[in-house]
Amino acid sequence: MPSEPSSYVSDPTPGRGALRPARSWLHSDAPSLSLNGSWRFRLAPTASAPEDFTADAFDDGGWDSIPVPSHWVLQGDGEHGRPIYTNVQFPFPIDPPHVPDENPTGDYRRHFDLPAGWSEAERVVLRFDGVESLFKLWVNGDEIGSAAGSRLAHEFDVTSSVRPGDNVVAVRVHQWSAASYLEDQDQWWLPGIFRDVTLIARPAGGIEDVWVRAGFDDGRGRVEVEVTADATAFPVTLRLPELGVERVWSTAADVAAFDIDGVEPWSAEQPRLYDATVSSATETVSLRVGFRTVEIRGDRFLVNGRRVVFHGMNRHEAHPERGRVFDEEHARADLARMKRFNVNAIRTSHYPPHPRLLDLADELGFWVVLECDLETHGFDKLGWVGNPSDDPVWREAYLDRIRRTVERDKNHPSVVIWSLGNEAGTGSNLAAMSAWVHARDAERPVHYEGDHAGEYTDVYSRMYASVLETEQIGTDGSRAPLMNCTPAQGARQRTKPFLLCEYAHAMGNGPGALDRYEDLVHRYPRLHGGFVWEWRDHGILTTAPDGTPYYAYGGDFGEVVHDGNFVMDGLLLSNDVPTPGLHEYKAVVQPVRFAFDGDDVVVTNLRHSADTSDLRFRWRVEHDGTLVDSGDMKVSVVAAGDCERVPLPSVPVAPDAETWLTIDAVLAADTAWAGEGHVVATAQLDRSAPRAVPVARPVTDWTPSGGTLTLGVAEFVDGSLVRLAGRAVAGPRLELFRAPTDNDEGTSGEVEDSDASIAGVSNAELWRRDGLDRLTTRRLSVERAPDALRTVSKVSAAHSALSVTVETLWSLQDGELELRVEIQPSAGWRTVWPRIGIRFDLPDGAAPVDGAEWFGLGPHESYPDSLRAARTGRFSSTVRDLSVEYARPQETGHRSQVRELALTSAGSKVLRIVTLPDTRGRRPGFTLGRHTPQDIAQARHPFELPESTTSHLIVDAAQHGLGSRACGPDVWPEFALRPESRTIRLRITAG
Ligand code: IPT
Repeated sequence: MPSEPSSYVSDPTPGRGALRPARSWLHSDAPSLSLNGSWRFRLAPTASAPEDFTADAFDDGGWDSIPVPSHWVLQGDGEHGRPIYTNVQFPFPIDPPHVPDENPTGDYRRHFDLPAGWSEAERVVLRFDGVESLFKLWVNGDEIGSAAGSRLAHEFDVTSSVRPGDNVVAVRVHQWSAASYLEDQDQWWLPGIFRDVTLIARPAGGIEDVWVRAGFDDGRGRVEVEVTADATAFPVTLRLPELGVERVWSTAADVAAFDIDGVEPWSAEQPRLYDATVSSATETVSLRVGFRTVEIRGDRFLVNGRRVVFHGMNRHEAHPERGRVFDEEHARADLARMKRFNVNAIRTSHYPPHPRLLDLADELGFWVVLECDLETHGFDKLGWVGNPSDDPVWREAYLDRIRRTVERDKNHPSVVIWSLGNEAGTGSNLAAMSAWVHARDAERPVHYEGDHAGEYTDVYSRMYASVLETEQIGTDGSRAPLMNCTPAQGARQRTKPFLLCEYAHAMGNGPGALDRYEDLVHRYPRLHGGFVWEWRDHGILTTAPDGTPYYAYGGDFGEVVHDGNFVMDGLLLSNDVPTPGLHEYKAVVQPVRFAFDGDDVVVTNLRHSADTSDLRFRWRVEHDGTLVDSGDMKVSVVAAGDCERVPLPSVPVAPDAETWLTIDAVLAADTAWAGEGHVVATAQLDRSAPRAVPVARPVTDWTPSGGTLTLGVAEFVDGSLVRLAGRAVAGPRLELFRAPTDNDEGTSGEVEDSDASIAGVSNAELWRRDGLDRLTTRRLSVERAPDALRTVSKVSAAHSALSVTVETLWSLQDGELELRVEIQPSAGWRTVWPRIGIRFDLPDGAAPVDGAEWFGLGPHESYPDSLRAARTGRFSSTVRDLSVEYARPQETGHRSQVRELALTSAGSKVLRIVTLPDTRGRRPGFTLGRHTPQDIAQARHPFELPESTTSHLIVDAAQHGLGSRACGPDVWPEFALRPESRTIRLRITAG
């Protein structure tokens, strides 16, 4: 007879026995003992295994061992189950508050010696900083309690159960519980004790909790302290040594607010912290205090009286090997990287991070939106019927979560907004959370995006609003209705500061049009910027059957339900490599802007409060990408919000080369996050003298012809190119396909075409329907003239009457080989095209093409709606490094506006291509890779790409934009590529 599953697993209340009220995560000199390390571990498939293991004398000799903190599914090579990725879906039946009997349950045991001297402690407390999802605790066989709230801290009083010498602690952890309905965040489900376990001796007369609020108003600091301690703790002393402050309070009633003159404020830009201590006779708590005042005035969100613009990232805790286990070194490196990429804010999506992260945020400087551990997104499927957010049965769980969130992190100056959670619909329990926060912390505003009508939150927040919609929100007096709002509600929302808690979905190659959002922030002060979704990919490092390492996503662990690669949507790849999207972001949000005006440049400081005294300004001049002059530019210190007009250096203009002036704002000295010389902001000015485009000699006397022919470096057989500069080459062939990006595969946002057969269908699907990935060719003619060859072909796909006429015209011009390709679509094409390009295949032979040098836009890949990070210059790269290894292979590597390209083999140039602009001055871009778009489109992971013996060069007259339709708007119309006639002109010589 199977025993009944314990009912507490489906109990919607937050467990029993954890200490209340929750308190701050304090740095205290009270003795503590880390119980991190190796624990004994046994995994059962159901929640109902006997609880015999809790007994003191139980023999766990046959058990495995497991590290704490860790997730058991990431330990033991798949022996302990495997991770599951879902976005919105519940990986168990929606049957609240119940979960299936198949409920992986991990039993943990370990011994510890109670440190000598702890017998003097008044109490002994056992703290768990994070256990997913529900756990029950025993010490020396005594049942202590249970708790849920995976990313929240729980403390238990174990005083009466511990004994001198050896002790045994036993913990049972259930993967699924009623709490799982409240923890449906878009991420991996990763059970286990994944944060620290600490035994703490609480001294008699100790400081139970403290809250130091440090406000700032025009040079004056205001300190308000709340001490939680019993009467025996007094007198209590607050010290701020650097400010010469020492306050002694004899009783709790004496604790009073006071002002200090001459303090420096804390901001994300200048994170000035003052060391402080709060002590009683038996305990000293150390804090780092930052003076800052958060305030909403009208529709402005202000810190220290100045408007804040969030250039933020949604940050999950994700590591390819450790999952959500915190690693301070990695976290610090990650935050330093954010600073280097001009990120100034973090939303802790969608739960409180490891508490130490906020120390780092205080220290390095970020505005933090601290979010509670709450999401019930799966109820969306039921039209939100039964959503816990509006059911009194769950009220206490909601309140417990927000109390634990706010109490734990209340001391951090970086935390400027509390967020109730994410995607939990709306309801009275959320309103109750908000009311509790307002009562507890009068200063910081409450955020929750799901409160569309603005009934209980202080800021107006949206996710993935289009540029147009965002603009309408920013516009005063606009009549445009707001999403899910009555006119009255909309009017109320327009009285509040607005932020995009998620935007610019960074899945795969993209997002495009970041600059459009940024522009709005500077036009409409109600708009306070936003938080990109999201900072990093959540790939889990694993190996393919042949041993090749790769980053796994949903479905790679055989999950029953999953959401594929939707978990790979960061600006950082799983292995910490910044994507081109992150470089674009950095350029778009750069805090210093340059506007060229005649012989001057206007330097604008867009920061919150820091002036430019930390920066130096450098300039350089390049002729066709080669440095000819450089120097420092004198810019006097520009205050935040101000600008300064500065004369440009004199620029030597070349008669026969492009002349570009580049200005960089760089760090004048080392910081905690970047070294001296780190580039913060850049701008370029084209000072080129006009130059005539060579006109091609007209060829007229054509005669039909086949056979062999040599023109310059090109050799032809029957009208087909076979060699260039002695190397075998196939092509050029028309290439209209690109391996669809995640945005190309997306269906979200508006579609421009109201045609029912197209609406809601991804671009990629439309391309496949039109057969762009399987074009065939019919040659119409081959003709020759002296020093020239012309072919005309019709290109089309099976079962399609649509076609493209391609004329290739090879000729000798000024003694050089010129290729001119005229591409002309038939009537009737109705979709956008991914690209208009020509492809050359270059088999490896004796000297494989393995690199490129170019003059054009670089160094990173760029697309029409993602050009801000690209600069004009001379660059080189291996073929390998031209492509980005997105978790799911897709279009990558396009370099725009190329003037000159050399293909290289082992460092030597083997072929040189100069592009000529078309009649509208447009230059093509190029892509050089080891796989065709068709190959790439077949692979789900990088390791599935076949071995290649050929390099493929695609010269694109145009590429479609990137957009962000994986979860957001489609490509902005201006950057959408509609089928159209295009010309490509190339001059080709040997290397
Ligand atoms: C939004 C979620 O809040 C976030 O967690 C993530 O899933 C993101 O989408 C997409 O990657 S919710 C969605 C309905 C817009």
